Amino acid sequence: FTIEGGLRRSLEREEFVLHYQPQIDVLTGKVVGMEALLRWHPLDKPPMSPADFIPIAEETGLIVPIGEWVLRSACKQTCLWQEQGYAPLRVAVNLSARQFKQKNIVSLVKKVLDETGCKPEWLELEITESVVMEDPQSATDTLQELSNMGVHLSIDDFGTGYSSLSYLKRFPIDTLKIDQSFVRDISTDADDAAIARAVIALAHSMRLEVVAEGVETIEQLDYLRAQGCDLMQGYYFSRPLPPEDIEKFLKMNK
Ligand code: G
Ligand code: G
Ligand code: MN
Ligand code: NA
Repeated sequence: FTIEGGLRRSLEREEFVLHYQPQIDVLTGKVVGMEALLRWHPLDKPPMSPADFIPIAEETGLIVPIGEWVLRSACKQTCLWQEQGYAPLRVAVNLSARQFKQKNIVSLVKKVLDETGCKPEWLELEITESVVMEDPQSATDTLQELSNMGVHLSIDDFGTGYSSLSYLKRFPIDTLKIDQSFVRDISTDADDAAIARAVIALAHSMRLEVVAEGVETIEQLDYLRAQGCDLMQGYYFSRPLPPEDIEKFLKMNK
């Protein structure tokens, strides 16, 4: 068994599932979105973390078909929840470097939206800083086409890469996601608290929405709320959950 071999068979064997992590509006306390997170349960093998298999999927190019499956499944799921009468939820999908750089990424997104009936505004694509900064001009073009389509765009793990602020201003993005490494010690580490505060101020000065990731405690929540953070996600609210558990969570949080 190699991870690559396992990954090659995983799509036809239907070994992937998506879990979803709620994103909470700090002011209203309502769930406004979900981040889709890939889970792999190889047949007869223990589940493997995406942190371990995504890099291999990326190297081998398998991320392209796997990523398409993720995109389609997430779009289908958010439509299904709307049909079932839940308040509309924007679903955030992580795009890997290789996926984002595919020539047909824009037409793929369009095709998946058309086929699933998902409205562009219910889809958010998360891209990391390093991916967009690798080739900022071509990234700007791709982001612009996605943005024109009406898809919501966010920069994931913000603060861990290197963003040029002049590019950040030019990218047609909607949201910055503060990396969880800055949230973790926010209550005890003055530097992390200062970074989180600065990212929130920076985002708002550029009229971007800001999401804090990895919120686990009430102290972190209180600090981020005081700084005006818009949305939060983390174990404090919910772990990433399979769809049936998300439905229970949504019913409890009505
Ligand atoms: O959910 P978890 O902590 O296990 O995710 C680990 C890493 O895998 C995170 O960096 C996350 O962004 C990434 N990841 C999870 N799901 C996907 C996915 O569908 N596509 C890509 N490209 N990365 C994902
Ligand atoms: O790289 P990205 O931000 O997409 O990855 C999100 C990762 O963070 C996922 O693996 C998810 O399971 C994990 N995660 C989500 N909430 C929390 C949290 O509150 N604490 C920790 N430690 N990890 C979290
Ligand atoms: Mn993410
Ligand atoms: Na992140």
